[in-house]
Amino acid sequence: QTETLGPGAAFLPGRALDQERSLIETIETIAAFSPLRRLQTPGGRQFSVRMTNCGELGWHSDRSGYRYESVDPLTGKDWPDLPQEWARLARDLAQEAGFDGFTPQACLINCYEPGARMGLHQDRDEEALESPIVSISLGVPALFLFGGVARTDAVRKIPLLSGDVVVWGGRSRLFYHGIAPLKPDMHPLTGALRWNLTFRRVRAQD
Ligand code: MD3
Ligand code: FE
Repeated sequence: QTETLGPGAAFLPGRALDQERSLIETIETIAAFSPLRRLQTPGGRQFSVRMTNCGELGWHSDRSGYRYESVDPLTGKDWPDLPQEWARLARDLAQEAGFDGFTPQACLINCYEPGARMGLHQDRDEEALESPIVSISLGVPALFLFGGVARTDAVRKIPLLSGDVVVWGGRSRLFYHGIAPLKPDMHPLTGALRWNLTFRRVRAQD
């Protein structure tokens, strides 16, 4: 089924459960090529989440700011290709939520260990704000924090389980969101870890 979390935000619970095992295996091959790393914030702190990317562009952060890079700054090589099955899955999921023709350029891979968190933020490093972001949760459950367009808007807490998909488009595309510190837990396929994939269009489609 589909549930609306906000204007343009579609929740597809368990929609990626059939792909769980294959997605996790593929993440491991990507991370073997472009390793997971704890990026620096522009303010000089470290993210508690470890990240990597695949696709023609990858999200990166350091003292100079947040941006997309076409070469992995850690390896000096292109990011690993975004697997065709992933692009197809992201397109299908976007379509189910009412967004036709979604072609992701980047997939950001987030890895949460127990205690790792992501503070309230907006995703605004993409030019293609009319394109949605497709997110897939895998592994240990997390508490997703979902606010509004203003940082001070009330925050809802939504549990995200392995296989859950959310498509964030429309007005929700610029809503503040975050992840509460990950509770120690176990998942048969990931152990104590939680993974999150976000498929993104960065440059406007022509
Ligand atoms: C709502 N990741 O990578 S995914 C991120 O679980 C990020 O790792 C979280 O926030 C995670 O930027 C949350 C859900 C998500 C992703 C993008 C959004 C929600 C969003 C963009 C706009 C609004
Ligand atoms: Fe985000």
